Amino acid sequence: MRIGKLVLTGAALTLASQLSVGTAFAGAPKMSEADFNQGTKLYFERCAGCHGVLRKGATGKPLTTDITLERGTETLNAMITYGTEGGMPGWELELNAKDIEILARYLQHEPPQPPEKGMAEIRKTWKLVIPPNKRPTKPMNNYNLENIFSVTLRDAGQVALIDGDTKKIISVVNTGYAVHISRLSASGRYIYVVGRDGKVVMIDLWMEKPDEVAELHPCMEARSVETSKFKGWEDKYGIVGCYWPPQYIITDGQTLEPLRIEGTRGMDINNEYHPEPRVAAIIASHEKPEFIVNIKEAGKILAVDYSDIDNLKVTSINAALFLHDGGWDRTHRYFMSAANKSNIISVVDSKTSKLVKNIEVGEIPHPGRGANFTHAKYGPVWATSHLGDDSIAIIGTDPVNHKQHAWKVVDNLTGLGGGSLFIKTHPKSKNLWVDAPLNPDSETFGSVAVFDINNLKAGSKTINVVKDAGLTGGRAVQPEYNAAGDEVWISIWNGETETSAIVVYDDKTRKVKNIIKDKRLITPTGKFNVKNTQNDIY
Ligand code: DHE
Repeated sequence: MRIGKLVLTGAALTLASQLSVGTAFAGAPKMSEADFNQGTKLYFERCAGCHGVLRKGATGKPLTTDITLERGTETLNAMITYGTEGGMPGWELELNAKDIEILARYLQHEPPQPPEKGMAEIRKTWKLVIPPNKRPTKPMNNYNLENIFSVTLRDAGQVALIDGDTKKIISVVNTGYAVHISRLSASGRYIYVVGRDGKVVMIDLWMEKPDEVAELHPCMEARSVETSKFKGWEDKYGIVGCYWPPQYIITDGQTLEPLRIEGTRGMDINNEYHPEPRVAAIIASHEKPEFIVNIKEAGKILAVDYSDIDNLKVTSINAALFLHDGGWDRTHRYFMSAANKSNIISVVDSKTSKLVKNIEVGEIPHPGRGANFTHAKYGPVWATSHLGDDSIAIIGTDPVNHKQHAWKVVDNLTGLGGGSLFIKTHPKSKNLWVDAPLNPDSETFGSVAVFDINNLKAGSKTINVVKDAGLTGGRAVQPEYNAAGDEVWISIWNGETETSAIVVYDDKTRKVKNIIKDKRLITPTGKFNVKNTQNDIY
C-alpha cells in the first residue's frame, strides 16, 4: 500500500536479507543472480505486506506463477507502473523503470522460501536487560503514569513516551524496524511494543526514566502483541503474533522468555490448505484465561487457553476470511473483528467461545479497535469506518435490553471518504472522531470528521488537522483519547525528513489545545494512552 511520499512497506528489510536466491523457474524470463536478489528485496519491501510472503494473496491478489506467467512481463510491468482497477496503487513514483522491470520478471519465478524460526533461534534473541528482581518495587518517578502515551515513531523504529499532562516527551525508546503497535500489561506497569520486523520490546514505566527491560525477536514479520488480562493472571503471560513465520509465541509476561510456539499453517474455513495464514489482531479475554487470536487467511479466530500452556487448549472458531483488526464491545464480552476483504464484521462471544454472527458491512472495514457508544434509539453500539468506501457502520451490541437491534447494522453514517483507518470515542465523550489518512485527496487525508453522538443525523464537522498544526503536508491519523477522556490526540504523519506533529484537541469544544512538535517526532502514527489501552476503553 502506498500513500504519497510515504511507503507502507509491509515486509521488514531483515526478512529480505535472509532469503536465499531461488533457482530459475522453467518458462520464466531469464534473470541474473543480481537481478533476482534485487527482485527478492523489492518484493519483500514493497509487496509482501499485501500479497503475502509466499504470494498466495491476502489484501492483495495472489501472484502465483500460474497467474504471473500467463500475464507476462509486459502486462505485469504496466500493472506495477500504473496500478490496477482492483485498487493497487501505481509504483511509478516510488520505483525506477529498471526496478519495475526486474519485479515484473521476478514475479514469474517461484518465490524463494523464507527461513523458519523455531525455539532454538528465538531463545538466542531473548535479552533480559533488567531481571524482575532488579527492577523498582514502586514507581521511581512522579509522572501520572496512567496518562502517558506510547507513540509509534514508525520510520525511526522508536516509540516516544509522552507525558499526557505536560505534553512533553519523557523518553524515546529504540524498538523494532517500522514499529507497529503498543499494548499495556493488565497492571498498567509494562508497555509491550512490536515492530514489523517481529522484534518485541518491553518497557517498565516504574523506572526513574521509563526504559527497556526485556526484548525478544520471535518473528521476521509481525503486527500484534498482547498480554494476559484475566483476573488472577495479570502480567503473567505475553503473546506475539507473527506474519512470518506464520505462528504465535506465548512468553513470560515479566521477562519475555519464550515459552511455547504454535504454528498456524493448515486448513482455512473452507477446508482448503493455506501455507501462510498470518496472525493479525490479538486481544486478551476478560471472561476466561484466554488470548483471542485472528488467523487472517484461515478465517479462524482462536481462543487460546493459557491456564495450562503445557497442555494447551485451543478453540478454533470459524469466522470469515481475511481477519485483520478489531476490539471489544462496551461490555468486553464480544470481540468485533474485521474480516477486511470479506466486508464482514465477525462477532465472537468470548464467554462461550463461539461465533455469534458474521455481519455484512461496507467495503474493507478497518475499525482499529472501533468505537463504543450509546445510541439514542438503538442502545449500546459499536462502530467501524472503512478503507474502501466513505460509510461508517453502526452495529447494535446489546442482546439483552436491545435484542431486536443486536448484531445488525442499525445505521450508516457518511464519513469524509474512503481510506479511513481509525474511529474513536470515549465513555465520557459525546463526540465520534473518524480519520481518512489513505484517501487520495490531500484536503481529506489531512482532515478528520467529528460527529455529535447525540445528533448523528446532523452529519459531521470537518477539521483540517494539518492546517491546525501549521503544516502544509501530512496525513491526519488515529484519534486517541487521554486518560480523562476530555482530550483527543491526532497524529500528523508526514515523510521521514519532513515535520510531523501531534495535535491535541479539547474534546468538548473541538478546539486546538496543544500542538506537539519536536525534532524527535519522526513519522508519528499510532498513540496508545496507558489507561485506555490497559483497560480496553474505546
Ligand atoms: Fe496496522 C493495528 C496490520 C499498515 C497503524 N495493524 C494493526 C493490527 C494489524 C495490523 C493486524 C491489529 C493489531 C492488534 O490489535 O493486535 N497494518 C497492518 C498491515 O498488515 C498493514 C495493512 C500493512 C503493513 O504492511 O503493515 C498495516 N498500520 C499500517 C500503517 O501503515 C499504519 C497506518 C501506520 C503505521 O504505523 O504503520 C498502521 N495498525 C496501525 C495502528 C494500529 C494498527 C495505529 C493499532 C490501532 C489501535 O487503536 O489499536
